Amino acid sequence: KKIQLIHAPFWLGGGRAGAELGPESIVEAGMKRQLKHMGLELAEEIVVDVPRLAAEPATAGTKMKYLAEVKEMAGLLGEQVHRAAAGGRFPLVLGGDHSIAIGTLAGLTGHRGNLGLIWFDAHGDLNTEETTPSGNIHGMALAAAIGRGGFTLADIPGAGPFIRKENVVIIGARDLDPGEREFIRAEGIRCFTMHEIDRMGIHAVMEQAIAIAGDGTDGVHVSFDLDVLDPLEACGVGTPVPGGLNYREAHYAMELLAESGLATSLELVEVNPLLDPSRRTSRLAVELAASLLGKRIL
Ligand code: DIR
Ligand code: MN
Ligand code: MN
Ligand code: MN
Repeated sequence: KKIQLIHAPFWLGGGRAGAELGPESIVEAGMKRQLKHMGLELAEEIVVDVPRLAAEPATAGTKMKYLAEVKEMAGLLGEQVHRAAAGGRFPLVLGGDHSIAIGTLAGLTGHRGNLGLIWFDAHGDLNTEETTPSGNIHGMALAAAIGRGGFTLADIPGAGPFIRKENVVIIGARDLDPGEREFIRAEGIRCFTMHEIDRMGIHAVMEQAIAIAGDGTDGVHVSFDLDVLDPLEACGVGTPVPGGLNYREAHYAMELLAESGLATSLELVEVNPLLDPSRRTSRLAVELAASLLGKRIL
């Protein structure tokens, strides 16, 4: 398959500058070299011209910060992702804070009507304007994707149907806000927290996750927030939370996804090189993408 690298250098959804440097940092860490080395074909890389500056976080009448900029970003990114998917290429989107998932998913759902979604994250990203403790839209991206709250995928031109919550899986959560916890319980969202990973092991968790996301769907998007990893492995993220996936658990999860052949797109988000002068987090992003795209040890 041909890989379409798409840069989404956007930070306004996380409210912390530096995430816009993620895509470049990941490429500098060797993403293209690695993929070519694996024999994968690369389409010409696309840099989406997303808003990079905003004087005021406030859009009148909402608690959601930089809402206008997020909408603009999502429309532009969605267009590129849709075009890549429709052209038969594998979209590999580099963030950027996690709000870029709204753009990625607008594009993907515009092409596929019945997408499954695996969301690796320390957080739930299921807040709404009512439940958000921060106003940061990166904490609302999954909610938007499934149609929860006042701002959703439906507000992005070109987006298709919402992701069905029956085909959504969260993996690695350990920092959920009260409104998210309530929603997950009430709606029966499948959420494998770190507690479940400790109990069941990453192998069993991934088997179930693959079954849920793949059940009757016509594609599966993997949205990978690097903060799902333990900060000891990946310190270059905006909102680190102790007690995350270790190096091999993360790779093994990607390797099982590769074996399943299920993933039709991937995004790597929340890499902030300003917080990681060693660039270790960017290198990890490269390695994890390689594992998901079929790199094997033997
Ligand atoms: C928090 C942080 N739950 C919020 N979310 C993050 O602001 O809504 N998601 N960092 O990745
Ligand atoms: Mn996230
Ligand atoms: Mn189409
Ligand atoms: Mn997160």
